[in-house]
Amino acid sequence: MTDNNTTKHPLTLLGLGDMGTALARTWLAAGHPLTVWNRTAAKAAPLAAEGALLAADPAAAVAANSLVVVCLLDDAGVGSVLDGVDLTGKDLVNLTTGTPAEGRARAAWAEARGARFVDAGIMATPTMIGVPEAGGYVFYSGSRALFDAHRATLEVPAGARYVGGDPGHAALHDVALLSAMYGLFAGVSHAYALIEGEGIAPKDLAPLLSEWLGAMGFFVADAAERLTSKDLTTGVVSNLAMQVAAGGTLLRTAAEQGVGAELISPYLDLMRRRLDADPAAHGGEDTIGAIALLRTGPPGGRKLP
Ligand code: FVH
Repeated sequence: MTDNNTTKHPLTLLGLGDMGTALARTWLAAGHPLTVWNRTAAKAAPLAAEGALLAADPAAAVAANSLVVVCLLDDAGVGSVLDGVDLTGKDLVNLTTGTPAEGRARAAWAEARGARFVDAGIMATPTMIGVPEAGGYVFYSGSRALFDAHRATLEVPAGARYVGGDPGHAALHDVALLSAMYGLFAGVSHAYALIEGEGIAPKDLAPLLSEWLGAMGFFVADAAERLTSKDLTTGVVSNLAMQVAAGGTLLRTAAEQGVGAELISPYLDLMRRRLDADPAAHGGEDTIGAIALLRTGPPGGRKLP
């Protein structure tokens, strides 16, 4: 069945945690017939008053509709909930956070059971679901046919961004963005720790931090350009040799302030290792060259000089 502008497509949702409940409420509010199931039945009961049909078990929930959405804590939960359930002819959308390998394995698992499959990575918190102005969205990858057929329904809770046929790529995009976010959180946490006890109010530092991080945002596109062209040196303003020297000042300041450097030292160490490997070759580079040292698996993935 294909979504269109006049039909509210019925669907099943397995998993009514914080995220699943937010999704359910949004689909119900938009008028989609919704069948739900949750391991802890008490979480499903309030949704009945909002129009949801409560299924007695996962098999009954899956049997109710061709479009089946799962939003559980982890991939192991998906396996245990759907194990033994007939998925023949179903369109399975997995909104459970997982790794790329888990997404690919789950796709093969679903397809072997006769289902079409897309994996997803949610770039939103539950409070952003059903609130378009909050800017949340979901990465999808896997069956293009499934995504196209159900795009309108999937876009009800949050924007939908399809990132290709590889079912691991939604998770990869999700984790790439979240990993960058934690780098940001780490740096901001270190900055607040440095000023603690100095009579500088965090609220006074906050706008300066925001402004500086915004100004440094150019790094995202600049690094992408260098990784694409493999040109690590043309137009570099703040080169690796200078940054390694400055890193020493950052570490000494942390020590002076009585602040542990564990949130910033891994990146500073990486830059130093890149420089020490060949100061003449790497000293004039942009810092993005240091990612050549990150790959810990079999060699061959990184092609930077
Ligand atoms: N909440 C958030 O901010 C983030 C935003 C980005 C995406 N994540 C991911 O979304 C998935 C669901 O997260 P959630 O917020 O709904 O998580 P919980 O509130 O902890 O609910 C977990 C649900 O999973 C059920 N469950 C867990 N293990 C099993 C199992 N073995 N068998 C059956 N169900 C299982 C749990 O059931 P119950 O405890 O209520 O019985 C909840 O329905 C997740 O991947 C996030 O990473 C959320």
